[in-house]
Amino acid sequence: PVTIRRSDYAPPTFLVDTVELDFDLDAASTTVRAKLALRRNPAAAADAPLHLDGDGLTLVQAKLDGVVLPPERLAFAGDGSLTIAGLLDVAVLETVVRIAPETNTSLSGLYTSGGNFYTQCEAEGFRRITFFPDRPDVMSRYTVTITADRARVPVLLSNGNPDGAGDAGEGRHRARWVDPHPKPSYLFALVAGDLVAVSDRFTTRSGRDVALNIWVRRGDEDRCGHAMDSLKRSMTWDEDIYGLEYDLDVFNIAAVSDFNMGAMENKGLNVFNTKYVLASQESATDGDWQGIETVIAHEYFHNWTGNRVTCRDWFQLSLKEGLTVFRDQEFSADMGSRAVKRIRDVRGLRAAQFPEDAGPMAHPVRPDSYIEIDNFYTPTVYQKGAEVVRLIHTRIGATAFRRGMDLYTARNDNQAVTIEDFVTAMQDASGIDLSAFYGWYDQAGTPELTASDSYDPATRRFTLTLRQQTPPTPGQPDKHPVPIPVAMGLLGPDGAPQATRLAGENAAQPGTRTLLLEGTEQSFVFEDVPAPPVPSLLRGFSAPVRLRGVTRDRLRFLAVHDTDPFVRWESGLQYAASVMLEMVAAQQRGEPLGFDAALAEAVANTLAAAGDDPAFAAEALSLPGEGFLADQMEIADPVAIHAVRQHLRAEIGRRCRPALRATYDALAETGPYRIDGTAIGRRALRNTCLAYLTAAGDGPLAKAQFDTATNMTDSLAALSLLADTDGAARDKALATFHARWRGDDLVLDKWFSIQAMAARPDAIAAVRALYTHPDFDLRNPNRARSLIGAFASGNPSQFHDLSGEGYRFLADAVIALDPINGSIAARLVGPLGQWRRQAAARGTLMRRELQRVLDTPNLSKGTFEKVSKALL
Ligand code: HT7
Ligand code: ZN
Repeated sequence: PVTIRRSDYAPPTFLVDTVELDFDLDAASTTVRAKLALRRNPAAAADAPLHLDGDGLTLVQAKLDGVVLPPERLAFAGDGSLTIAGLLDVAVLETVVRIAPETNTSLSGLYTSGGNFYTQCEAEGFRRITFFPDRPDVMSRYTVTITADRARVPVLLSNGNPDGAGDAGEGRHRARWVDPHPKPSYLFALVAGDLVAVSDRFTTRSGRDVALNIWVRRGDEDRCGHAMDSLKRSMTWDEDIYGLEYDLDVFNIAAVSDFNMGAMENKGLNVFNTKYVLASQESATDGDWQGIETVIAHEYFHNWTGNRVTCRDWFQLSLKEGLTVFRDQEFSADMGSRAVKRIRDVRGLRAAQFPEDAGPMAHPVRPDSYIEIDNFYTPTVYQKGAEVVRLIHTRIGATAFRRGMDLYTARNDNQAVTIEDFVTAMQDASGIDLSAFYGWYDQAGTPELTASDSYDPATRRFTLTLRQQTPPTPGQPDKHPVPIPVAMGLLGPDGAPQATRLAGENAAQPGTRTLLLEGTEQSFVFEDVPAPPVPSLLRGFSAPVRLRGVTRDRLRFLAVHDTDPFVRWESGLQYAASVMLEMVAAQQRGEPLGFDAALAEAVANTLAAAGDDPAFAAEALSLPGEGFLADQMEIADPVAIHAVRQHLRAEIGRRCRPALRATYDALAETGPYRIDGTAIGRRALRNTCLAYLTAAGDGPLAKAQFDTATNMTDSLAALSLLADTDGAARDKALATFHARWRGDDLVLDKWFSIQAMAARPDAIAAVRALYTHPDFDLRNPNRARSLIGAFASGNPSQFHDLSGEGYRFLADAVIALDPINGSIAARLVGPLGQWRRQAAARGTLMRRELQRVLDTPNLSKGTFEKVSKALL
């Protein structure tokens, strides 16, 4: 496989001003006619040939300027692409190709799902539909005509605005769509089939009347309300916060159950995984409701950050993804609790991105090279990319950031640009030199920030010293310092917040201030500090770093006193993590685990104050996850970590039982089901209490909750606790759940996941049995993830069982899946790549399985890249 390098970028030889596409849809053999108006790119050599990407296409005919091209003019390459030399500067190319949507299991290009037709073109799927310069810097205006059987395929959708429909004879019909906005091929979409719409309208600030439609399979109409509300809220928010309006007469969303990712922002025709559209009280958890709001917003926000202003090449992916994640995070923060949203986002970043940055696939937010671009839709590009945008926001302030966004969209509208264009707009709007921030885009690895301080009572000076260091990552042995904004404050010995005055400043500032660490080490001197203070650092997680050097005493103090909710939560978490890591060491030595009474005290205090903000309390009560703890250890010990966490949960449950039970009872659902922040927070807190009580031996409580639950959040919380237990209640609950939900794929996914994540000694056997269950389908990405992904990523103590059977299962599944859907196989293989963080006995077994995957003939490029890099 070929490595593509960022430094090799060359502009396209030809631009395509307009594209006319004509689809004659048939599941077994679809004919695609394309007419491309070509123009030689002034930026390319005068005699350069036309390069057209193609993948798996059967060419029926190619005409240049009305003349059929003979075979000798067509130079096909091994990857399916086509080169044609000898073109004039302006030319019209017409091609006819055949494709077979029903045998397309990769879900890239045109494929069928449940008898309907869908496309997925990002990143390189358009070349599976027609010959085209399939790269984001070729932007064209599209006109699309679709013809299909009227009875079987009554709905025909594409990008842009509808432009007529009619009869095509012989039981077929036709529809035409015109997209007035130039777009790259990755934003092309076609959806056709037997679908029904849930419709609404939205009037933009400048008065455009937009028809909103969510297209689903018959029977799902009553589960689209939340998605539609989220869409309207997103449209309003983008107008209010960024002044960005929608720009077509129609906004269509189509939901499909076979989909590789969460959703896709195709211009005017978003395609969504059903998981991020469909929700009802009975079938969706609170997490599902929140996921829908986030993903709907994310795809909608792409209309400006991604579609109107797109990426020059795929190395710039974070230009649209990091920025759009930042925008969706801010939207969700505005819709609910900002503090809780930030805590959850940071949890997510540390669960997925930090380990990635410390593993074999570590790469910069703007990667330098790739073999398969699908492998770079990563937490680093998305979540760390969003953190880098947030760093810039913090550095220049909200007002300048908004001016920068205005400048960015105005300057680059309808263009394919680079990360430089974004940073330059922010720099020009703020007048602040941001050149050092490129370090965040181009350097992989998580910086470690160490804080130390001293207080001089004689001068009343407090000196805070910050130091940064980034560990090496593959291909980047030497790291440079990056600018780190550290939002902070000082607390007095009584816990009261203090105003701060840095040496050289005239007046003290109240509240939070932001220090900027620019070099490797820097000291900040605070004047007029009456007594030794406790610094509160990295408020709101102002930079994606690992903060070191805060003592346990200070963590306890900050967890109680700090004004910043993020630091209060973080300090509690880090305190618990530090205690738990010590317990892990004790467990490894075979010593008794003991118990730190401060943890029970913290739980009691949190429960006592929980009424003020139940959602925050639920976060504060959640112990550090097993993955988080493993990530703190040089060599992880998943089995010991699991034992310690279980022990601690049971111990806290026993010691705090009355308070936990009182909170659990007080939060019982009484009124009608609601999904606002307060109701969600109450359920989260109640289920956190249930988990502790169950760990302490109160088994019947989970059973009772399962039996009486009236919503999916409570039902699933109870079922997942029961799934960890032994006995008849467990089996009965799982059977009841399956019988009740076997017709609902999204809920059945949860049934698979819960069992895959049950930390029981028979987990691997259970997972293997589920793999052959009649409801398991390897071809459906949601189902594959719900079993294979949930086990390998969500059940560390069993996946890492010393028998190596967990690894063997994952490798078997990846080998079976790769020829069906290489993209999903490459994603699922990830956990095996973390072998360096495991003890030698496990590492050897993991490497053996990686090698077995690598030795498989005809491996996809994506899986090859993941596995070969993991073995380096
Ligand atoms: N921009 C979208 C990415 C995406 C994708 C990428 C590779 C293969 C399949 C895919 N489906 C969607 C989603 C987003 O970030 O908004
Ligand atoms: Zn996106």
